[in-house]
Amino acid sequence: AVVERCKRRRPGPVYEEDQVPSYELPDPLRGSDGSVVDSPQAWRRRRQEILDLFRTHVYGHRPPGDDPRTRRRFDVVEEDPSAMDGAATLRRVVVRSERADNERPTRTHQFEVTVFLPNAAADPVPVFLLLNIAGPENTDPTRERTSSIWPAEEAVARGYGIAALQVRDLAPDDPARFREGIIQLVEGDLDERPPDAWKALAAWGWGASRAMDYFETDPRVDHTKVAVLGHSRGGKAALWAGAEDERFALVISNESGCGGAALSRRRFGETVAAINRRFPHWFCDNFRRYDDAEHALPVDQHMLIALIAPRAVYVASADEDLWADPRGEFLSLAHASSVYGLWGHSTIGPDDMPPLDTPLRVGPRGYHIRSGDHSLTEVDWNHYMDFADTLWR
Ligand code: GTR
Repeated sequence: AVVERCKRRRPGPVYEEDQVPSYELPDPLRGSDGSVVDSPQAWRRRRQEILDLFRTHVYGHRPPGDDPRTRRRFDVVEEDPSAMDGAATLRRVVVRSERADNERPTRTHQFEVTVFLPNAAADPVPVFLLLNIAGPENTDPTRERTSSIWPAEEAVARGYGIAALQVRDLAPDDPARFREGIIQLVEGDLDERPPDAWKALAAWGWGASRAMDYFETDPRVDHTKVAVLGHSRGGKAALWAGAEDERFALVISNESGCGGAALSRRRFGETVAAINRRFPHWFCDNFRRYDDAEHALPVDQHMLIALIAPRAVYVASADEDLWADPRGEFLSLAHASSVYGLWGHSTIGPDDMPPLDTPLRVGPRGYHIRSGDHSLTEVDWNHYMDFADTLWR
């Protein structure tokens, strides 16, 4: 009875379209000084402004990858040219960072990137990089265990390279321990962190950029065709990685929901307050200011999609995954259209949401809503690879 009474006091999540509050989205093309962006050149300045707003209010500021106080090395700790019965070359690459500040003991950090490259390819190949949020068994380099989350054999058969990192190696997915990775390497044991300091999502995306640093050194990888991809919390990190690092040619969000592709102002399913309460280690502290005050955000998530423009982006939803707000995920893509329009790409309108299991492709943008629940499946991957085929082949 006590539980019942507590429950009733806090209104439950919104799962009905007619309960979505009315809202007005910030215009990605209108600068803070009132100027209107009308060209790709003018967008550069507005883009920087939006990026800084997301850093300050949502994801926090991450450090540059080339800080002179940090030495970085890529060590190929295993190379198997006859992996997958000869179809692929396996490379396990350890990204090692060593930080030497004056007066402080040297700190080290390392994480692994697993890469399979198709042996049949004569030219450098495009690569899909998964930010793996689940256990490392999903991306098993021995291939004793396989998973639909990372269909390495299928990717290789289609001529793609496929790679993965474990997000927990960059920042444990734990409010008490998230600093025990790359954040500690950079900051040491700072007690007071500023309210716009980076946390786990930004740290995971930072790792994607270091994987990209490696791809740039691997002659068998076409680093101009790297897709960064994640599911759910990994999808949030992938979108932010693609915003922070313009070297990613394609960004794929699988059911990333609140703080990912879904518009915050809709308050459908998971809200800003709900996500900050359960996951205080994902976004910077400033994001809490918008708990139950989404209207005050200087950005919304359509502007995160816009930061990827004019590069390729694919957003995917699942119809039973209401917590992630499928329609809100689609609308972010649609409302980024004005920015894609600067390069002459057609508009995706709010009414263009495609039927179930029918991918939509408009220029460099893709979307599907799969029937089923919150997961990353073979069906999703097939749509991503089909989309990449149309972009790159
Ligand atoms: C949920 C969380 C979502 C999403 C999901 C996941 O509990 O509320 O934002 O990130 O976890 O990562 O599977």
